[in-house]
Amino acid sequence: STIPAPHLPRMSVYHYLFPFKKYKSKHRTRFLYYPDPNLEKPSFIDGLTGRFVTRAQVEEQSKMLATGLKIKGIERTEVGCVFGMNSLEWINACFGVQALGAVVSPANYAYTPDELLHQLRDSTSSFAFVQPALLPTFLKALELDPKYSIPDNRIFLLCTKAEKEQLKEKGSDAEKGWMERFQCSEELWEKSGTPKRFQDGMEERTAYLCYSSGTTGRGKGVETSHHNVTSQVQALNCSYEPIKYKDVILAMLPFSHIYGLTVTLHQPLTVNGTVVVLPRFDEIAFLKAVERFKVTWALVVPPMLIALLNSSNVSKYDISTIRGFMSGAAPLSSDLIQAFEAKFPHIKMTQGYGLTETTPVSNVMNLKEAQEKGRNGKIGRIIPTYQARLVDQETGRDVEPSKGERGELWLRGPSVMKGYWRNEQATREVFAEGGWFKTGDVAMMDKEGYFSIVDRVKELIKYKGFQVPPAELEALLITHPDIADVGVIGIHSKEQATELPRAYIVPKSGLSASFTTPQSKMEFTNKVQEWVAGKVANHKRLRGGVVLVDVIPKSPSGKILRKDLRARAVREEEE
Ligand code: 4UV
Repeated sequence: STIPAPHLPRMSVYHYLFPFKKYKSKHRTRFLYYPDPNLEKPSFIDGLTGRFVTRAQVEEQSKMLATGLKIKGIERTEVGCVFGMNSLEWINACFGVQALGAVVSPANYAYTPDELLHQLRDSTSSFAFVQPALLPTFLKALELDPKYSIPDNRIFLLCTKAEKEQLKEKGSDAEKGWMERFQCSEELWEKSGTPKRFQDGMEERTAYLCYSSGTTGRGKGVETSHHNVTSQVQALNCSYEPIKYKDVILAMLPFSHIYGLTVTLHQPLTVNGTVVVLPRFDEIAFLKAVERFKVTWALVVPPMLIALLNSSNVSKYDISTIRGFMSGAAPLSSDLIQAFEAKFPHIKMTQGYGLTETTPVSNVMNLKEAQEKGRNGKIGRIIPTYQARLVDQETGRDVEPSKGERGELWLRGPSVMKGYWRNEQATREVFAEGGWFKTGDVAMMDKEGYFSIVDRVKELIKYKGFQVPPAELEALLITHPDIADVGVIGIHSKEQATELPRAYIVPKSGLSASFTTPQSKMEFTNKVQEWVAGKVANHKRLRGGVVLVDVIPKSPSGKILRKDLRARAVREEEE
């Protein structure tokens, strides 16, 4: 093939992103993608205000924060949780902790206190960065477990000094109190001294702990090493040509998810692109940012395409600078690609596939290939550094893709996670002999090596790219006083281009007798939906509905037969 093999540096994430002069001159030619940095060029722009940081500032501020953390007594062996929407302060916190050599555990800003506590405790976070608006959730999480705590002098606010001053003056009473109580990250910046260099040979240490449910159960910490990240970015730079020095990239996917973290936070820095940061996806904020900053490239999930397709505001803004979108994290259908390209002919679509456990990308369609006929809907070839197998789940043998056979996708390469954090059993379950990682997705490969994802064998629902572990919803629902048994699956919504979580519920005996009218039934299912909505993050709500049944289909060993529930959902759809 014409794709060059990437050089895989053995160094920390921080020193890879900001190589020191000696290393850079020695290995100049091996950093293929590293143009001379223009130190005045904005690296990250706040998409709402226009405030920006240059590459030199990102580096300097990260070092200053690392020094500040060190003075606070925070060590390399510790884990720090970053809890907030995308912002320049989020980036500073992330790279500050990286400069120190400690571990970043980014948490989803939509979490409820319960969900956040699970991650804080499980990741053994001993310090944290929190967006001021999320302090109620964060502090509530700490209150829930008297045995777990983070002292006030290790909780830092994700805001500037100026924003802090403003809250001190104009905020609510609670906010005024918090501004007295906590320091913001900028207040930690210390000019004196630079953090010690990360020693060679430490690249196998953990850099990030993102949370993923994997194939089953609750969220687990995915141990992503420094080498996992650097090798992934090097491989992306060989295969995924779109993001270049001149590009202005929109970062609206959460940095707390591996997709936003790797592809919008790390990769663009290595080509000195400019990244426009939005706290989250919002149609108008998106359109305004594209027009104002002349955005050329955006990373999306399929439901964002639906929002733009149906938007009546698109024509009011100049979005002609966009060359293309990369979509990932959920299936992108050829119908949607076609509809989108018909409405926006200047925006070329491409698709990637990956998992938190693979840092994340294993397959990506490059732009030119994506324009060729017949490639629509496919996830592309395997990228350099990755190896793939398609394995029959029953026999454990490799299938024959040339005969159109499908199999579970197994992956191997330097960007596959080290394992699940402090969870040997879960780690053992996803690795096969020879270091192959079992994705839980079923794929096919055509004669030219292009893959498509055709099914999912693991227990996972994806709502707009976000993970919804069915086992977590089931564990919650079974605690409801009126529910005897429950099974949760995802149903597909074509209109919204996403799956929606649906619960099949067996009401406690005697209760069914009270459902004398369709109305009383509906009142009950609505009540259950609301009850769940009050207890989980927004993306985990039962948007696919609640259906009352007599029994949940189970295997002899007691496992919920989700296949049967899915078949039932298809029948219900047809009726
Ligand atoms: O662990 P996770 O939440 O991870 C992701 C990562 C997706 C990325 C990241 C960077 C990219 O550049 C990119 O294109 C995609 O989502 O969930 C992993 C599961 O999500 C499903 C599949 O079931 C994975 O096991 N999934 C992810 N991408 C696709 C997908 C896709 N293109 N088509 C179908 N399913």
